[in-house]
Amino acid sequence: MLIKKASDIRPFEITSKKNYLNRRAFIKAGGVIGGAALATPAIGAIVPDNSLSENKRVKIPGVTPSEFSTDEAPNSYEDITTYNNYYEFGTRKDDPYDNSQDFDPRPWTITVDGEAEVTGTFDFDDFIKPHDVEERIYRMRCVEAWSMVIPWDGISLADIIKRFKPTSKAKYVAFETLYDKRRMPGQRSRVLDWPYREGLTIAEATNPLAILAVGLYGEALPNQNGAPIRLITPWKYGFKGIKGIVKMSFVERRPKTSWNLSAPHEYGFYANVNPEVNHPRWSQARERRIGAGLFAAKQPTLMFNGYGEQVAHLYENLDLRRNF
Ligand SMILES: Nc1nc2c(c(=O)[nH]1)N[C@H]1C(S)=C(S)[C@@H](COP(=O)(O)O)O[C@H]1N2
Ligand SMILES: [Mo]
Repeated sequence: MLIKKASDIRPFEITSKKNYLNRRAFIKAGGVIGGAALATPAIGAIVPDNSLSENKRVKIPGVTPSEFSTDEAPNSYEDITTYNNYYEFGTRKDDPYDNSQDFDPRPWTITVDGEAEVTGTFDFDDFIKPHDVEERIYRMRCVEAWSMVIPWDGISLADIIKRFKPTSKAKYVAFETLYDKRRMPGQRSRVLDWPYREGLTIAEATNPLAILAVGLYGEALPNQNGAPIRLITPWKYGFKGIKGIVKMSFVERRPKTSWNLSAPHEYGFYANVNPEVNHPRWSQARERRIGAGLFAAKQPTLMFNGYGEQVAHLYENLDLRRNF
């Protein structure tokens, strides 16, 4: 359902000022992050509950550096956690920080359904618990497609998907954000058709760059960044990174996605970063890194946000002008 005319939306609010990726490098440094200092996690909890901590900043123990990280300098914790898009908490960039502090991301469950052998509703702690040695919480510092470099901590979405044994009918994975007007005051406004929805093809979802983030800078995810769990797809525009995920569905047909529903001519299903396809109302060829200052030079936007080596093959037979 279209609730707001495309022309009413301030698209600069939702799309990216695009980005630039230096070069990816194996981050060899790093290793185990210290134990939870501020709150005692429940036995077996991998990511401590930040709502138990006075200042909501709790360390995630045992984060492993990812081989897919960029070596670009990350934005500051302050930039990353005070300049956000999360319409469930308001449409201004400072609203998510201002309005999500009392949000309690526990208890939290994630329902997995659809075309898969294993389905059900899982408590967050069980959902993110590693099921074999390959499954770890990795630190992947990536260039966010709205011009920040963020050291996300998360689990490979491919590893998670493997557990549920999708059937051959599963062509897409669809995600949904929590829908609870009491806890998410922005949902009292009809600025979007709630719940927020996103989706990926199975091939995209199982690409090693796709992660479900549970933290950043080695600490449990702040509410404004999508606590307790959100999607990161570094080669796509920011709006694909759905926050506060409560549902993951394996489906045969392309799922509806929030921004495409809201403004179909402006936001497509794929949303790959592509300097050659302009937004109908502005160029996406150049971008200015957030935090670099208004006078910093704009940088050329790179195809797939610089991650072409990892993802270009996914789109070999697709006309990316039509499939934007
Ligand atoms: N549920 C939900 N997820 C969302 C959004 C939203 O409004 N609601 N905004 C998206 C947009 S437009 C962007 S740019 C990123 C911003 O992520 P960040 O604030 O952590 O940088 O979140 C995405 N995920
Ligand atoms: Mo965005």
